[in-house]
Amino acid sequence: MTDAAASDGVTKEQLLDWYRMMALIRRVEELAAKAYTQRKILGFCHLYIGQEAVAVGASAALEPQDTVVAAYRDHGQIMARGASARSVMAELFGKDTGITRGVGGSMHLADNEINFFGGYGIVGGHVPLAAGAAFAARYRGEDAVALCYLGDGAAQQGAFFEALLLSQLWKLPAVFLVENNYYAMGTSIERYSAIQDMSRRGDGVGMERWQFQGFDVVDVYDNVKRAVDHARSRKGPVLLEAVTYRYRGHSMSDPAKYRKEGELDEVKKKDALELAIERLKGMGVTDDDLKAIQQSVEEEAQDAYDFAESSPDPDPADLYDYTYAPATVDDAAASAEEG
Ligand SMILES: Cc1ncc(C[n+]2csc(CCOP(=O)(O)OP(=O)(O)O)c2C)c(N)n1
Ligand SMILES: [Mg+2]
Repeated sequence: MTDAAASDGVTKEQLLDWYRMMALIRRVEELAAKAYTQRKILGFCHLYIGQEAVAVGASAALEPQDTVVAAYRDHGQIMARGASARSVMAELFGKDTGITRGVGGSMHLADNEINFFGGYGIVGGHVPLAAGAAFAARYRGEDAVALCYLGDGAAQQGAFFEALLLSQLWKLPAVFLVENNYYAMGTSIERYSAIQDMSRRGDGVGMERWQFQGFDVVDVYDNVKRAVDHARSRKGPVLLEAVTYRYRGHSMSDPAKYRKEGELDEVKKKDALELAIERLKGMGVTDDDLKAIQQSVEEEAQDAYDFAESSPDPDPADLYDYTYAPATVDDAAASAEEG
């Protein structure tokens, strides 16, 4: 049971916003799954259903100038940071109206306007980029914290450890947030790691670290806010682990047959949307209020789907844009003239 009184400091309006965003992420993901089975979305597609509270609580703890780096399970993370459902869905469809004009796709969502620097498919490879963003902020004297989402599997990678080492040495303003959903593809955590609380990886470098449950959006917000405040006040980076779970397989091509019987049903008892509803009801929100939100979420998600479907494909002539930098200063000037 969630104690509504524990949400001290979080207003009903905030929690309504967070609930709406979690519900929107889930609905967008469900429609993405539908589009995938109809071959309207091709390639890789990793859904975030079950983990919504992590991205929504964490994003609420950030300031606009803060930067975010993510892995490939990024649809919900970029929406929680402010990207529209339309721009994300259109990107999944590979359309010109997508957030990276259809050339990045599911795993490479990014938008400089909201300081969301991607979306990366190499497991653990993005963690040093977050350290780099934190270093840049420190070097330029900017008041920005870098938040890095990573999976439990990524916390086994060398690049992750190297990023921790330098971040702690230089006391960079970074928060590394491991979303421990218990699986790296089809391999469960007890089969690949001797310890299961990935925040303990921080002990080896002397980094502030702790683990928390990632199902209740208010708990996530409280924990990430504490970590972000720590990093912002120049006390150094923090390694967090949010215990969470993905309801679907690793990607759309994984039927997830490797789970223990009953495991999914058990974890659904802590469903993020249900926990938020319980809290909201404790704050006086009625069933009718909730129905109105669910209806508007349904409309927004369906609108995103229709928008994606009816949007134009990218122009093949633009295929190499954003891929290769101009080779010389002269080339750069020429391509700028061409527009
Ligand atoms: C360096 C590297 N090795 C292997 C892979 C294949 N691979 C893709 S996702 C994945 C599992 C990662 O699991 P985790 O970090 O827990 O993230 P989750 O999918 O659970 O969000 C693996 C091994 C890869 N993309 N990159
Ligand atoms: Mg995982």
